Amino acid sequence: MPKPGKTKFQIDLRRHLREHYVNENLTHLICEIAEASKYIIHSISTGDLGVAGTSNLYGEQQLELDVLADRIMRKRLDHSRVVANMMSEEMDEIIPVSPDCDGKYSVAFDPLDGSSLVDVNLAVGTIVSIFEGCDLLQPGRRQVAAVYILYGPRTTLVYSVGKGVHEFGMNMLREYTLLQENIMIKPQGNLYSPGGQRNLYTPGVEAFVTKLEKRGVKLRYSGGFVPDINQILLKGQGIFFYPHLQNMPEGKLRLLFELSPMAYLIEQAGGAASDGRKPILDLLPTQIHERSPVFIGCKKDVAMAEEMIRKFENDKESGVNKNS
Ligand code: AFP
Repeated sequence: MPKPGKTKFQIDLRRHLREHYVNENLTHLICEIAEASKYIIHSISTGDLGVAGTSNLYGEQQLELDVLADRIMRKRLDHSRVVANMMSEEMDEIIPVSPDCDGKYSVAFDPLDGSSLVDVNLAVGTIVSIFEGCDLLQPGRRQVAAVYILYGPRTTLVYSVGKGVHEFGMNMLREYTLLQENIMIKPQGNLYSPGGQRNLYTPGVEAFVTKLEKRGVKLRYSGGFVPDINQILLKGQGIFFYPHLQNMPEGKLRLLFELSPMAYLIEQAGGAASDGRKPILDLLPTQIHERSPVFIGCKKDVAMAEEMIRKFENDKESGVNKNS
């Protein structure tokens, strides 16, 4: 709880990190990420929505905003003095910043996830995954922090350093002040966010969705991973999934930049995140741009997805992570 004499709304991000005894370098890093988001918001509201004329490793056309947001975040991290290596979803390879690993962090980030939604004025976000030292190719369970910033009707920042999940809102002065602490998710929910084409679902996933629909669960899907996960966190219930599809056994979402940080936050909030067979946080990425199927949210709903996949599919169909 906030200290006496201070209402929680006056506690800014740096104070909150200090009050949770987060070490100075990690506090500085998370605050630098928050600072970068202020320039990203500016680029969203004023930037050119055009195409940058370049494409990322996935062959996806990069929008001006993708490139701009990536540049803003990289510059901030580069000058932070606490980053050893960094990796962006928009780049092809790891960017070394400092050969010295001690007291430093390695950062994987998606600078503007869902950027294609900006030109239809839907919410988008920045997702950041933080490891201690120089190695980024580690299971997500070894993260020391995860952060996302949601650029929606309000700009909010959610972080965890393994001591609960906390939400901050950006005020008129562009400072992040505490909105709520220790967010928790119920064991079962009444909303679902189904990614991918339904006609390409495998038998286990189809059976899972049918069970949800028979329970009267409501469909809520924006096409943006950050707002869709944020909805589950703040409503305290729900499940998002972008499953293995008949034509995409690995699913669509990226393990390092999207799934590991969100799985860290959701598990910290008492939820679960699975690739359909095992926890996302236990997957060992073998290459930077690895994708994975994902079922993330209320524990019981994630368990039900795994049960349906076990019952109706074998490993071949379920896109099980070959390296796990
Ligand atoms: P982009 O960052 O390429 O726009 O993709 C966003 C995303 O990875 C994630 O934010 C959404 O959950 C997912 O794609 C939506 O995918 P569909 O458009 O296939 O539903």
